[in-house]
Amino acid sequence: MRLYHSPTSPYVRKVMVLLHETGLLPNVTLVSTYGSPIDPGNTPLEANPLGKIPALEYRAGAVLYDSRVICRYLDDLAGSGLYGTGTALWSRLTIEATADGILDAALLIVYEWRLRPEERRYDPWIEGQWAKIDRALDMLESRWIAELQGPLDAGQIAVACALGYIDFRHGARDWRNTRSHLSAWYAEFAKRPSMIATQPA
Ligand code: 99T
Repeated sequence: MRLYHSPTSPYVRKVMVLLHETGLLPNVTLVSTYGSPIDPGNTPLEANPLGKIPALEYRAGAVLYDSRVICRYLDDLAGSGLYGTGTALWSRLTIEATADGILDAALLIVYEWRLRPEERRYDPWIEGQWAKIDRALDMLESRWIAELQGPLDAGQIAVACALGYIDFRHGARDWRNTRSHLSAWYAEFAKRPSMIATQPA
């Protein structure tokens, strides 16, 4: 398998953590990829017309995207049960959607700063994105913390990658202050070898 990869992408990191945790990593070749909404760079547009990574060529000519689809596929391939079934499945998918929504908002802020000319930046829009992140973190702290405490699952991986990305790109925002449970949970989760091996750099 070939994974279109960037070491700073938190969506790629979700896939990488899952590969580490399931033991599938040796089956995958990483393809260094860069691109942005205004310059697709070397992103494989023929594989993913959206011009985004991760994308996984899981057999010759057959490509999966986005990170949620790839994680589901790899979990199925490994038979690792990280998504579970029944009620657990729906909870984990909702938690993953919450984490990915945090990432989407965090990445839009990064792009706003990096790609838009300074005179055209719109602070209320940036703060509107951050408000989404704030509310989602509050929900993880109040509604989902018990689910996060169990044995490893796909929702936890997504949340950990989202928190890691906030620290990486938005370190000045103090998300821990009002979220002691989530903060303590992440401190432990970040010690996993799969998280240490995939730190953004
Ligand atoms: O939007 C673009 O044109 C290029 N962006 C990407 O490929 C980003 C890289 S994160 N990936 C996504 O937006 C994937 C989102 C999708 N829903 C998924 O796979 O889950 C780069 C972050 C950074 O370097 O700071």
